[in-house]
Amino acid sequence: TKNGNVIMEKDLLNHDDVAAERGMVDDLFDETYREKEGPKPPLRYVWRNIILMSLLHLGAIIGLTLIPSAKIQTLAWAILCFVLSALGITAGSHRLWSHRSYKATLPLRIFLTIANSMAFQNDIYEWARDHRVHHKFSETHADPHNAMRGYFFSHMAWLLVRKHPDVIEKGQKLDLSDLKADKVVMFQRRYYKPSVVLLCFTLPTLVPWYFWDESIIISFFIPAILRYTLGLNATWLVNSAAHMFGNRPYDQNINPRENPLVSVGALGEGFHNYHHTFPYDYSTSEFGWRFNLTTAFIDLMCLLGLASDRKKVSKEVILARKMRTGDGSHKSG
Ligand code: ST9
Ligand code: ZN
Ligand code: ZN
Repeated sequence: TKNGNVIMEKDLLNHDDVAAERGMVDDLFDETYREKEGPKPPLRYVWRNIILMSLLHLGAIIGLTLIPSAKIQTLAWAILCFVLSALGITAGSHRLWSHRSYKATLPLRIFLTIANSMAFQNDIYEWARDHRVHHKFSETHADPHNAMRGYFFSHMAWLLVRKHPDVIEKGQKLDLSDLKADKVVMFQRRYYKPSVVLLCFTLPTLVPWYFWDESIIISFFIPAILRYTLGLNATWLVNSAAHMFGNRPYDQNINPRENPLVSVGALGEGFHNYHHTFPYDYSTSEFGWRFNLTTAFIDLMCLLGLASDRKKVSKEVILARKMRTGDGSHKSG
């Protein structure tokens, strides 16, 4: 332990040590897994989702056209809602609950859960369950947003069809006991729908209307609908663009890539070659706060005593890994 951080060197540790440190290992890529042969099961469309997602994106376009008529406070509020809800995903369901890459006290977990409901990306339990299979069986049929099925599937279409049976079969074998033991996570799962109605749609709409007399139409279409849609697409770009465009300085044998543009929109989550190589690193990147508001946020929480035990991969291990499996791009960059 250095500076209160836990240094993880997976190359030097075995699974039991990682499990003892984080209470789980099921986000590590399973090299032994081979996909079943045979015909693909047919696509089963979920028309309710197709219709709702289409309406949501139409609503976002309406929101865009209303921007010139909005008050400046309303736009600032929309940005605040974007950042808060994004942190509920990045610092919350992703780095804390899916990967256990740091520890959070009860008040911080409550805050992140509220922010997470504002982001409306399924409850934390479901998000983390899908995300652990995404890492463990990455780019196979057991990966819910398998990028081998194309850009559009990995971006949003995976939410418009029934899951591949391998996702559910493999997902059922994951160790999710840490999530089941977290009362805050289970409370959110129980009251998920009302929490989303309140935090993702009602609160963002009422604040501008009540506090600075914004029109209710603008209050609904910009801080609620447009902000929500942008948050979804910023997240989905990690699954689509960051699995296709960018360098692979850490492991050229996997598809996830370093995509700084995606990182800007996703508050630091676009360094995806690094992240799939070292999923337990709390920063999801080698470079600290660079394009990485989430890391700055977690560091601030540690400073305030609300978080601890940040897992960080050491520079030596990163360099050794680059030399062993990287594409050589780190030398030019
Ligand atoms: C959304 C999520 O957008 C986005 C997640 C993106 C992840 C990104 C990762 C990238 C890295 C981090 C980047 C962060 C960047 C943030 C930037 C922010 C600016 N294991 O699902 P069901 C079982 S959500 C084990 O209905 P269907 C289970 O028993 C958007 N078991 O399957 C389950 O029942 P239960 C809003 C599993 O019927 C049962 O099967 N939400 C697993 O095939 C049925 O599950 C929507 O649009 C598993 N993995 O339906 C809703 N999975 O849950 C979309 C399932 O009770 N979802 N089981 O235990 C749906 O409507 C449906 O899930 C479906 C599939 C139609 C897609
Ligand atoms: Zn990924
Ligand atoms: Zn991850």
